[in-house]
Amino acid sequence: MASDSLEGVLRKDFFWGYATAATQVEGGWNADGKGVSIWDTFAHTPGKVKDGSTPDEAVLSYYQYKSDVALLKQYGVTGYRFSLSWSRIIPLGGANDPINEAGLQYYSNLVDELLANGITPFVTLFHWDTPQALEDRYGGMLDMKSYIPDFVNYARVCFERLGDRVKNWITYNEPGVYTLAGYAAGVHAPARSSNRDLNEIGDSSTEPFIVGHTELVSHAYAVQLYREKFQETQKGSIGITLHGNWSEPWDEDDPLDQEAAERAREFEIAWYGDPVYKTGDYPASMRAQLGDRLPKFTAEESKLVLGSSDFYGMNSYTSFYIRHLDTPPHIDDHSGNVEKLDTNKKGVSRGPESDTYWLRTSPWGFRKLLNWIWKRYGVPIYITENGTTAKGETAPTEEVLNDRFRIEFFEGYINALTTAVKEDGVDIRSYFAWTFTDNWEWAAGYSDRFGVTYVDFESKEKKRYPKRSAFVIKDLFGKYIAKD
Ligand code: GBH
Repeated sequence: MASDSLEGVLRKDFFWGYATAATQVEGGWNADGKGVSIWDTFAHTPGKVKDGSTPDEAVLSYYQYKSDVALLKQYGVTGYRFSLSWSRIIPLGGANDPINEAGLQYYSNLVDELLANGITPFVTLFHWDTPQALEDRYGGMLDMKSYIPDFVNYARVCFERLGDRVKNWITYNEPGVYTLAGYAAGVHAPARSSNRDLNEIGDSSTEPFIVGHTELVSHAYAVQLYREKFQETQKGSIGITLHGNWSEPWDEDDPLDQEAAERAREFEIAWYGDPVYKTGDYPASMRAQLGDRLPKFTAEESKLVLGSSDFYGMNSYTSFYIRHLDTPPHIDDHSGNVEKLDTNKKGVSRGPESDTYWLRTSPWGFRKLLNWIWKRYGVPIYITENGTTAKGETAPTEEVLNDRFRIEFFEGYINALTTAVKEDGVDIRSYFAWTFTDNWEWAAGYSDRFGVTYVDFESKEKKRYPKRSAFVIKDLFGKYIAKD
Protein backbone atom coordinates (compact mmCIF):
# COMPACT_ATOMS: atom_id res chain seq x y z
CA MET A 1 0.00 0.00 0.00
CA ALA A 2 0.95 3.58 -0.54
CA SER A 3 0.51 4.42 3.13
CA ASP A 4 4.19 5.06 3.94
CA SER A 5 4.47 7.58 1.14
CA LEU A 6 1.57 9.45 2.73
CA GLU A 7 3.65 10.26 5.79
CA GLY A 8 3.53 13.93 6.71
CA VAL A 9 1.17 14.82 3.86
CA LEU A 10 -1.48 16.58 5.95
CA ARG A 11 -0.85 20.13 7.16
CA LYS A 12 0.53 20.32 10.67
CA ASP A 13 -2.48 22.29 11.92
CA PHE A 14 -4.87 19.63 10.55
CA PHE A 15 -7.62 18.93 13.11
CA TRP A 16 -8.87 15.42 13.69
CA GLY A 17 -11.22 13.90 16.22
CA TYR A 18 -14.83 12.83 16.58
CA ALA A 19 -18.21 14.41 15.90
CA THR A 20 -21.41 14.06 17.94
CA ALA A 21 -24.86 15.68 18.13
CA ALA A 22 -26.67 16.88 21.25
CA THR A 23 -29.81 14.76 20.88
CA GLN A 24 -27.81 11.63 20.18
CA VAL A 25 -25.51 11.77 23.22
CA GLU A 26 -26.53 14.18 25.93
CA GLY A 27 -29.54 12.69 27.71
CA GLY A 28 -30.92 15.01 30.39
CA TRP A 29 -33.72 15.73 27.92
CA ASN A 30 -35.64 17.80 30.49
CA ALA A 31 -32.86 18.45 33.00
CA ASP A 32 -32.10 21.88 34.50
CA GLY A 33 -34.71 23.77 32.54
CA LYS A 34 -34.18 22.32 29.06
CA GLY A 35 -37.16 22.79 26.75
CA VAL A 36 -38.61 20.13 24.47
CA SER A 37 -37.25 19.73 20.94
CA ILE A 38 -39.07 18.24 17.96
CA TRP A 39 -36.99 15.08 18.44
CA ASP A 40 -38.22 14.69 22.03
CA THR A 41 -41.77 14.92 20.71
CA PHE A 42 -41.06 12.53 17.85
CA ALA A 43 -39.45 9.89 20.05
CA HIS A 44 -42.22 10.08 22.61
CA THR A 45 -44.78 9.36 19.89
CA PRO A 46 -45.36 5.59 19.78
CA GLY A 47 -44.30 3.86 16.58
CA LYS A 48 -41.87 6.46 15.32
CA VAL A 49 -38.53 4.99 16.46
CA LYS A 50 -37.51 1.51 15.33
CA ASP A 51 -36.77 0.04 18.77
CA GLY A 52 -39.31 2.24 20.55
CA SER A 53 -36.49 4.04 22.35
CA THR A 54 -36.13 7.71 23.26
CA PRO A 55 -33.09 9.96 23.65
CA ASP A 56 -34.15 10.77 27.23
CA GLU A 57 -30.88 9.37 28.52
CA ALA A 58 -28.92 8.69 25.33
CA VAL A 59 -25.34 8.13 26.57
CA LEU A 60 -25.63 10.61 29.45
CA SER A 61 -22.83 12.80 28.19
CA TYR A 62 -24.62 15.75 29.83
CA TYR A 63 -23.50 14.20 33.11
CA GLN A 64 -20.29 12.51 32.03
CA TYR A 65 -18.59 15.17 29.97
CA LYS A 66 -15.47 15.19 32.14
CA SER A 67 -14.73 11.50 31.79
CA ASP A 68 -15.70 11.70 28.11
CA VAL A 69 -13.16 14.46 27.51
CA ALA A 70 -10.58 12.34 29.35
CA LEU A 71 -11.35 9.46 26.98
CA LEU A 72 -11.08 11.76 23.97
CA LYS A 73 -7.69 12.80 25.23
CA GLN A 74 -6.67 9.17 25.56
CA TYR A 75 -7.72 8.72 21.92
CA GLY A 76 -5.29 11.50 21.04
CA VAL A 77 -7.70 13.83 19.25
CA THR A 78 -6.92 17.46 18.49
CA GLY A 79 -10.54 18.51 17.90
CA TYR A 80 -14.05 17.61 19.01
CA ARG A 81 -17.18 18.53 17.08
CA PHE A 82 -20.43 18.70 19.05
CA SER A 83 -23.75 20.45 18.67
CA LEU A 84 -25.65 22.78 20.98
CA SER A 85 -29.23 22.01 21.89
CA TRP A 86 -31.17 25.18 21.10
CA SER A 87 -33.95 24.27 23.56
CA ARG A 88 -31.39 23.70 26.32
CA ILE A 89 -30.15 27.27 25.84
CA ILE A 90 -33.47 28.97 25.01
CA PRO A 91 -36.17 26.50 26.13
CA LEU A 92 -38.95 28.10 24.06
CA GLY A 93 -36.56 29.05 21.27
CA GLY A 94 -37.77 32.56 20.41
CA ALA A 95 -35.96 35.89 20.32
CA ASN A 96 -38.14 37.18 23.17
CA ASP A 97 -38.04 34.01 25.24
CA PRO A 98 -35.83 33.67 28.31
CA ILE A 99 -32.35 32.17 28.30
CA ASN A 100 -31.67 29.08 30.42
CA GLU A 101 -28.42 29.89 32.24
CA ALA A 102 -27.97 26.31 33.45
CA GLY A 103 -28.00 25.07 29.86
CA LEU A 104 -25.43 27.61 28.75
CA GLN A 105 -23.29 26.72 31.74
CA TYR A 106 -23.15 23.10 30.62
CA TYR A 107 -21.73 24.08 27.24
CA SER A 108 -19.38 26.59 28.79
CA ASN A 109 -18.03 23.86 31.09
CA LEU A 110 -17.64 21.44 28.21
CA VAL A 111 -15.71 24.01 26.18
CA ASP A 112 -13.44 24.77 29.15
CA GLU A 113 -12.83 21.08 29.77
CA LEU A 114 -11.88 20.52 26.13
CA LEU A 115 -9.54 23.50 26.05
CA ALA A 116 -7.91 22.49 29.33
CA ASN A 117 -7.09 19.18 27.65
CA GLY A 118 -5.72 20.74 24.49
CA ILE A 119 -8.75 19.81 22.34
CA THR A 120 -10.20 22.42 19.96
CA PRO A 121 -14.00 22.69 19.99
CA PHE A 122 -15.92 22.76 16.69
CA VAL A 123 -19.47 23.81 17.53
CA THR A 124 -22.61 23.19 15.48
CA LEU A 125 -25.57 25.45 16.27
CA PHE A 126 -28.22 23.26 14.70
CA HIS A 127 -28.19 19.49 14.40
CA TRP A 128 -31.90 18.94 13.67
CA ASP A 129 -33.42 19.64 17.13
CA THR A 130 -35.72 22.61 16.53
CA PRO A 131 -37.42 23.82 19.72
CA GLN A 132 -40.93 22.32 19.80
CA ALA A 133 -42.35 25.67 20.92
CA LEU A 134 -41.36 27.27 17.59
CA GLU A 135 -42.94 24.44 15.70
CA ASP A 136 -46.15 24.99 17.66
CA ARG A 137 -46.00 28.78 17.47
CA TYR A 138 -45.62 29.22 13.70
CA GLY A 139 -44.64 25.94 12.07
CA GLY A 140 -40.89 26.27 12.56
CA MET A 141 -38.92 26.61 9.33
CA LEU A 142 -42.02 26.57 7.16
CA ASP A 143 -42.44 30.21 8.19
CA MET A 144 -39.17 31.83 7.18
CA LYS A 145 -40.10 35.36 8.26
CA SER A 146 -40.96 34.33 11.81
CA TYR A 147 -38.09 31.86 12.07
CA ILE A 148 -35.13 33.98 10.96
CA PRO A 149 -35.07 36.42 13.91
CA ASP A 150 -35.37 33.52 16.35
CA PHE A 151 -32.49 31.58 14.82
CA VAL A 152 -30.31 34.66 14.52
CA ASN A 153 -31.00 35.58 18.15
CA TYR A 154 -30.05 32.05 19.24
CA ALA A 155 -26.84 32.31 17.22
CA ARG A 156 -26.09 35.68 18.82
CA VAL A 157 -26.47 34.25 22.32
CA CYS A 158 -24.03 31.46 21.44
CA PHE A 159 -21.46 33.83 19.91
CA GLU A 160 -21.74 36.20 22.88
CA ARG A 161 -21.43 33.57 25.54
CA LEU A 162 -19.09 31.00 23.99
CA GLY A 163 -17.32 32.86 21.20
CA ASP A 164 -14.50 34.05 23.41
CA ARG A 165 -13.35 30.40 23.45
CA VAL A 166 -15.04 28.78 20.43
CA LYS A 167 -13.28 29.67 17.16
CA ASN A 168 -14.90 27.18 14.81
CA TRP A 169 -18.65 27.55 14.17
CA ILE A 170 -20.98 25.53 12.00
CA THR A 171 -24.49 26.93 11.54
CA TYR A 172 -26.42 23.95 10.17
CA ASN A 173 -25.65 20.26 10.04
CA GLU A 174 -26.88 18.69 6.80
CA PRO A 175 -29.75 21.03 5.89
CA GLY A 176 -30.70 18.66 3.08
CA VAL A 177 -31.08 15.65 5.35
CA TYR A 178 -33.19 17.66 7.79
CA THR A 179 -35.54 18.70 5.01
CA LEU A 180 -35.76 15.40 3.13
CA ALA A 181 -36.07 13.07 6.10
CA GLY A 182 -38.36 15.41 8.06
CA TYR A 183 -40.57 16.87 5.30
CA ALA A 184 -40.29 14.54 2.28
CA ALA A 185 -39.89 10.99 3.60
CA GLY A 186 -41.50 11.96 6.93
CA VAL A 187 -39.36 9.46 8.83
CA HIS A 188 -37.61 12.07 10.98
CA ALA A 189 -38.98 14.91 13.10
CA PRO A 190 -41.12 16.90 12.52
CA ALA A 191 -42.69 13.94 10.70
CA ARG A 192 -44.37 15.61 7.74
CA SER A 193 -44.89 14.22 4.23
CA SER A 194 -47.54 13.48 1.62
CA ASN A 195 -47.62 9.85 2.77
CA ARG A 196 -50.85 9.65 4.75
CA ASP A 197 -50.05 6.12 5.97
CA LEU A 198 -47.13 7.62 7.83
CA ASN A 199 -47.87 11.28 8.49
CA GLU A 200 -51.07 13.18 9.18
CA ILE A 201 -49.84 16.31 7.55
CA GLY A 202 -47.30 17.68 5.10
CA ASP A 203 -46.57 17.99 1.37
CA SER A 204 -43.46 16.24 0.10
CA SER A 205 -43.57 18.09 -3.21
CA THR A 206 -43.22 21.59 -1.77
CA GLU A 207 -42.27 21.73 1.92
CA PRO A 208 -38.71 20.36 1.65
CA PHE A 209 -37.81 23.18 -0.72
CA ILE A 210 -39.43 25.84 1.45
CA VAL A 211 -37.60 24.56 4.53
CA GLY A 212 -34.34 24.30 2.62
CA HIS A 213 -34.68 27.94 1.60
CA THR A 214 -35.28 28.96 5.21
CA GLU A 215 -32.14 27.11 6.27
CA LEU A 216 -30.01 28.82 3.63
CA VAL A 217 -31.27 32.32 4.30
CA SER A 218 -31.22 32.03 8.10
CA HIS A 219 -27.72 30.54 7.92
CA ALA A 220 -26.63 33.55 5.89
CA TYR A 221 -28.11 36.04 8.38
CA ALA A 222 -26.36 34.30 11.28
CA VAL A 223 -23.07 34.44 9.38
CA GLN A 224 -23.60 38.10 8.55
CA LEU A 225 -24.10 38.80 12.25
CA TYR A 226 -20.95 36.88 13.18
CA ARG A 227 -18.88 38.66 10.55
CA GLU A 228 -20.15 42.13 11.44
CA LYS A 229 -20.21 41.92 15.22
CA PHE A 230 -17.94 39.13 16.38
CA GLN A 231 -15.37 37.94 13.87
CA GLU A 232 -12.98 40.85 14.23
CA THR A 233 -12.61 40.45 17.98
CA GLN A 234 -13.20 36.72 18.36
CA LYS A 235 -11.18 35.79 15.27
CA GLY A 236 -13.05 32.60 14.51
CA SER A 237 -14.43 31.11 11.31
CA ILE A 238 -17.96 30.11 10.45
CA GLY A 239 -19.59 27.92 7.84
CA ILE A 240 -22.14 25.26 7.04
CA THR A 241 -21.91 21.47 6.82
CA LEU A 242 -23.50 19.70 3.84
CA HIS A 243 -24.19 16.02 3.43
CA GLY A 244 -23.36 14.20 0.23
CA ASN A 245 -22.47 10.74 -0.94
CA TRP A 246 -20.64 10.03 -4.20
CA SER A 247 -22.85 9.32 -7.20
CA GLU A 248 -21.16 7.15 -9.86
CA PRO A 249 -22.76 6.40 -13.26
CA TRP A 250 -24.23 2.87 -13.39
CA ASP A 251 -22.93 2.54 -16.97
CA GLU A 252 -19.82 4.69 -17.17
CA ASP A 253 -20.04 4.75 -20.99
CA ASP A 254 -23.66 5.89 -21.18
CA PRO A 255 -23.95 9.68 -21.42
CA LEU A 256 -27.46 9.46 -19.95
CA ASP A 257 -26.09 7.78 -16.82
CA GLN A 258 -23.24 10.29 -16.64
CA GLU A 259 -25.77 13.10 -16.75
CA ALA A 260 -27.99 11.34 -14.23
CA ALA A 261 -25.08 10.97 -11.80
CA GLU A 262 -24.23 14.66 -12.11
CA ARG A 263 -27.90 15.55 -11.62
CA ALA A 264 -27.97 13.38 -8.49
CA ARG A 265 -24.92 15.24 -7.12
CA GLU A 266 -26.61 18.54 -7.86
CA PHE A 267 -29.90 17.61 -6.20
CA GLU A 268 -28.11 16.25 -3.15
CA ILE A 269 -25.22 18.67 -2.74
CA ALA A 270 -25.40 21.66 -5.11
CA TRP A 271 -28.97 22.40 -3.86
CA TYR A 272 -27.15 24.05 -0.94
CA GLY A 273 -23.62 24.25 -2.28
CA ASP A 274 -24.26 26.38 -5.38
CA PRO A 275 -26.20 29.13 -3.56
CA VAL A 276 -23.51 29.36 -0.87
CA TYR A 277 -20.28 28.87 -2.83
CA LYS A 278 -20.90 29.33 -6.53
CA THR A 279 -23.86 31.26 -7.92
CA GLY A 280 -26.17 32.50 -5.17
CA ASP A 281 -28.87 30.41 -6.85
CA TYR A 282 -30.14 26.84 -7.16
CA PRO A 283 -28.69 24.58 -9.88
CA ALA A 284 -30.37 24.79 -13.29
CA SER A 285 -31.11 21.06 -13.21
CA MET A 286 -33.27 21.55 -10.12
CA ARG A 287 -35.11 24.53 -11.57
CA ALA A 288 -35.77 22.53 -14.74
CA GLN A 289 -37.37 19.65 -12.88
CA LEU A 290 -39.08 21.50 -10.02
CA GLY A 291 -40.15 24.78 -11.61
CA ASP A 292 -42.00 27.03 -9.21
CA ARG A 293 -41.97 24.48 -6.42
CA LEU A 294 -38.39 25.60 -5.87
CA PRO A 295 -38.39 29.01 -4.14
CA LYS A 296 -36.66 31.94 -5.81
CA PHE A 297 -33.95 33.96 -4.13
CA THR A 298 -34.63 37.67 -3.96
CA ALA A 299 -31.67 39.76 -5.09
CA GLU A 300 -30.95 40.58 -1.47
CA GLU A 301 -31.07 36.95 -0.31
CA SER A 302 -28.89 35.81 -3.16
CA LYS A 303 -26.24 38.40 -2.32
CA LEU A 304 -26.34 37.47 1.33
CA VAL A 305 -26.13 33.71 0.76
CA LEU A 306 -23.33 33.72 -1.82
CA GLY A 307 -20.00 33.59 0.00
CA SER A 308 -21.64 32.98 3.38
CA SER A 309 -19.37 30.14 4.43
CA ASP A 310 -15.67 30.40 5.25
CA PHE A 311 -15.17 26.70 4.43
CA TYR A 312 -16.96 23.66 3.06
CA GLY A 313 -18.12 21.42 5.91
CA MET A 314 -18.40 17.94 4.45
CA ASN A 315 -20.27 14.90 5.77
CA SER A 316 -20.05 11.78 3.64
CA TYR A 317 -20.42 8.08 4.29
CA THR A 318 -20.82 6.05 1.12
CA SER A 319 -21.21 5.88 -2.67
CA PHE A 320 -24.03 4.79 -4.98
CA TYR A 321 -24.37 3.78 -8.62
CA ILE A 322 -26.80 6.04 -10.44
CA ARG A 323 -28.88 5.03 -13.44
CA HIS A 324 -31.07 7.33 -15.49
CA LEU A 325 -34.82 6.74 -15.69
CA ASP A 326 -36.76 6.91 -18.95
CA THR A 327 -39.98 7.95 -17.23
CA PRO A 328 -40.82 11.55 -16.26
CA PRO A 329 -40.02 12.59 -12.67
CA HIS A 330 -42.58 11.88 -9.96
CA ILE A 331 -43.88 14.99 -8.18
CA ASP A 332 -42.32 13.76 -4.93
CA ASP A 333 -38.91 13.07 -6.44
CA HIS A 334 -36.00 14.89 -4.77
CA SER A 335 -33.03 13.11 -6.34
CA GLY A 336 -33.05 14.23 -9.98
CA ASN A 337 -35.18 11.38 -11.36
CA VAL A 338 -32.61 8.62 -11.02
CA GLU A 339 -32.32 5.10 -9.71
CA LYS A 340 -29.79 4.39 -6.91
CA LEU A 341 -28.15 0.97 -7.14
CA ASP A 342 -25.76 -1.23 -5.20
CA THR A 343 -23.97 -2.66 -8.24
CA ASN A 344 -22.95 -1.15 -11.55
CA LYS A 345 -23.56 -2.49 -15.06
CA LYS A 346 -20.57 -4.82 -14.78
CA GLY A 347 -21.90 -6.25 -11.53
CA VAL A 348 -19.29 -4.52 -9.35
CA SER A 349 -20.60 -3.81 -5.85
CA ARG A 350 -20.34 -0.34 -4.33
CA GLY A 351 -18.72 -1.99 -1.29
CA PRO A 352 -19.09 -4.33 1.68
CA GLU A 353 -22.32 -4.07 3.70
CA SER A 354 -22.36 -2.44 7.12
CA ASP A 355 -25.11 -2.86 9.72
CA THR A 356 -27.00 0.09 8.17
CA TYR A 357 -28.99 -0.47 4.98
CA TRP A 358 -27.78 2.59 3.06
CA LEU A 359 -24.17 2.44 4.11
CA ARG A 360 -21.44 0.44 2.40
CA THR A 361 -17.70 0.94 2.60
CA SER A 362 -16.72 2.71 -0.62
CA PRO A 363 -13.62 4.87 -0.19
CA TRP A 364 -13.11 4.90 -3.97
CA GLY A 365 -15.96 7.39 -4.17
CA PHE A 366 -14.69 9.52 -1.29
CA ARG A 367 -11.64 10.68 -3.22
CA LYS A 368 -13.79 11.43 -6.28
CA LEU A 369 -16.25 13.40 -4.16
CA LEU A 370 -13.48 15.44 -2.53
CA ASN A 371 -12.25 16.33 -6.01
CA TRP A 372 -15.73 17.21 -7.24
CA ILE A 373 -16.35 19.56 -4.31
CA TRP A 374 -12.90 21.13 -4.57
CA LYS A 375 -13.23 21.75 -8.31
CA ARG A 376 -16.75 23.12 -8.08
CA TYR A 377 -16.35 25.34 -5.01
CA GLY A 378 -12.62 25.88 -4.39
CA VAL A 379 -12.85 26.57 -0.65
CA PRO A 380 -10.99 24.68 2.11
CA ILE A 381 -12.79 21.46 3.03
CA TYR A 382 -13.41 20.48 6.64
CA ILE A 383 -14.52 16.86 6.78
CA THR A 384 -16.99 17.01 9.66
CA GLU A 385 -18.45 13.45 9.60
CA ASN A 386 -17.50 10.04 8.19
CA GLY A 387 -17.89 6.59 9.71
CA THR A 388 -19.71 3.28 9.76
CA THR A 389 -21.63 0.65 11.69
CA ALA A 390 -20.56 -3.01 11.65
CA LYS A 391 -22.63 -6.17 11.76
CA GLY A 392 -22.83 -8.24 14.92
CA GLU A 393 -21.90 -5.61 17.51
CA THR A 394 -24.26 -6.76 20.24
CA ALA A 395 -21.96 -7.18 23.25
CA PRO A 396 -18.54 -5.81 24.20
CA THR A 397 -16.71 -9.06 23.49
CA GLU A 398 -13.06 -9.17 22.52
CA GLU A 399 -14.04 -9.78 18.91
CA VAL A 400 -16.48 -6.86 18.78
CA LEU A 401 -13.98 -4.49 20.40
CA ASN A 402 -11.40 -5.58 17.83
CA ASP A 403 -13.60 -3.96 15.17
CA ARG A 404 -11.89 -5.08 11.94
CA PHE A 405 -14.73 -3.94 9.69
CA ARG A 406 -14.71 -0.38 11.06
CA ILE A 407 -10.90 -0.32 11.02
CA GLU A 408 -10.88 -1.20 7.33
CA PHE A 409 -13.46 1.51 6.68
CA PHE A 410 -11.33 4.17 8.37
CA GLU A 411 -8.09 2.95 6.77
CA GLY A 412 -9.74 3.23 3.36
CA TYR A 413 -11.29 6.66 3.84
CA ILE A 414 -8.37 8.28 5.64
CA ASN A 415 -6.07 6.94 2.94
CA ALA A 416 -8.38 8.35 0.27
CA LEU A 417 -8.48 11.80 1.81
CA THR A 418 -4.73 11.92 2.33
CA THR A 419 -4.20 10.80 -1.26
CA ALA A 420 -6.59 13.55 -2.42
CA VAL A 421 -4.36 16.07 -0.64
CA LYS A 422 -1.15 14.60 -1.97
CA GLU A 423 -2.02 13.62 -5.54
CA ASP A 424 -4.90 15.95 -6.36
CA GLY A 425 -4.00 19.07 -4.38
CA VAL A 426 -7.35 19.23 -2.56
CA ASP A 427 -7.23 21.60 0.43
CA ILE A 428 -8.47 19.54 3.40
CA ARG A 429 -8.19 20.92 6.92
CA SER A 430 -9.98 18.49 9.24
CA TYR A 431 -11.40 15.03 9.72
CA PHE A 432 -14.04 14.19 12.30
CA ALA A 433 -15.02 10.55 12.45
CA TRP A 434 -18.61 9.68 13.20
CA THR A 435 -18.67 8.93 16.04
CA PHE A 436 -17.09 8.98 19.49
CA THR A 437 -19.40 6.53 21.27
CA ASP A 438 -22.33 4.39 20.19
CA ASN A 439 -25.38 6.62 20.56
CA TRP A 440 -29.03 7.22 19.77
CA GLU A 441 -29.17 6.92 15.99
CA TRP A 442 -32.36 8.96 15.50
CA ALA A 443 -35.27 6.89 14.12
CA ALA A 444 -33.04 3.78 14.19
CA GLY A 445 -32.81 4.10 17.98
CA TYR A 446 -29.97 2.34 19.77
CA SER A 447 -29.65 -0.42 17.18
CA ASP A 448 -27.15 1.21 14.80
CA ARG A 449 -23.76 1.50 16.50
CA PHE A 450 -21.44 4.03 14.84
CA GLY A 451 -19.06 4.50 17.79
CA VAL A 452 -15.36 3.83 18.16
CA THR A 453 -16.45 3.26 21.75
CA TYR A 454 -18.93 0.50 22.60
CA VAL A 455 -21.68 1.59 24.98
CA ASP A 456 -23.56 -0.81 27.23
CA PHE A 457 -26.97 0.86 27.05
CA GLU A 458 -28.35 -1.55 29.66
CA SER A 459 -25.97 -0.34 32.34
CA LYS A 460 -27.08 2.52 34.51
CA GLU A 461 -24.06 4.67 33.70
CA LYS A 462 -23.95 3.69 29.99
CA LYS A 463 -20.56 2.11 30.43
CA ARG A 464 -18.00 2.80 27.68
CA TYR A 465 -15.62 0.24 26.14
CA PRO A 466 -13.00 1.48 23.65
CA LYS A 467 -12.93 -0.32 20.30
CA ARG A 468 -9.60 -0.80 18.57
CA SER A 469 -10.55 1.51 15.67
CA ALA A 470 -10.04 4.49 18.00
CA PHE A 471 -6.36 3.65 18.29
CA VAL A 472 -5.94 2.82 14.61
CA ILE A 473 -7.26 6.27 13.67
CA LYS A 474 -4.85 7.84 16.14
CA ASP A 475 -1.91 6.00 14.56
CA LEU A 476 -2.98 6.93 11.04
CA PHE A 477 -3.15 10.65 11.78
CA GLY A 478 0.04 10.36 13.81
CA LYS A 479 1.69 9.30 10.56
CA TYR A 480 -0.12 11.42 8.01
CA ILE A 481 -0.03 14.81 9.76
CA ALA A 482 3.19 16.75 9.27
CA LYS A 483 5.35 17.33 12.33
CA ASP A 484 6.88 20.71 13.17
C1 GBH B 1 -25.42 11.80 9.57
O1 GBH B 1 -26.35 11.86 8.56
C2 GBH B 1 -25.93 12.61 10.73
O2 GBH B 1 -25.40 13.92 10.72
C3 GBH B 1 -25.70 11.96 12.06
O3 GBH B 1 -26.43 12.60 13.05
C4 GBH B 1 -26.03 10.49 11.96
O4 GBH B 1 -25.96 9.84 13.19
C5 GBH B 1 -25.05 9.88 10.99
O5 GBH B 1 -25.13 10.48 9.75
C6 GBH B 1 -25.23 8.39 10.76
O6 GBH B 1 -26.46 8.10 10.16
O7 GBH B 1 -31.82 5.40 1.76
O8 GBH B 1 -30.02 6.33 0.52
O9 GBH B 1 -31.97 7.64 0.85
C7 GBH B 1 -26.18 11.01 7.44
C8 GBH B 1 -27.51 11.03 6.81
C9 GBH B 1 -28.56 8.98 6.36
C10 GBH B 1 -28.63 10.85 4.86
C11 GBH B 1 -29.23 8.15 5.31
C12 GBH B 1 -29.33 10.03 3.87
C13 GBH B 1 -30.95 8.29 3.56
C14 GBH B 1 -30.31 7.19 2.84
N1 GBH B 1 -27.84 10.10 5.80
N2 GBH B 1 -30.08 8.98 4.52
S1 GBH B 1 -31.09 6.60 1.38
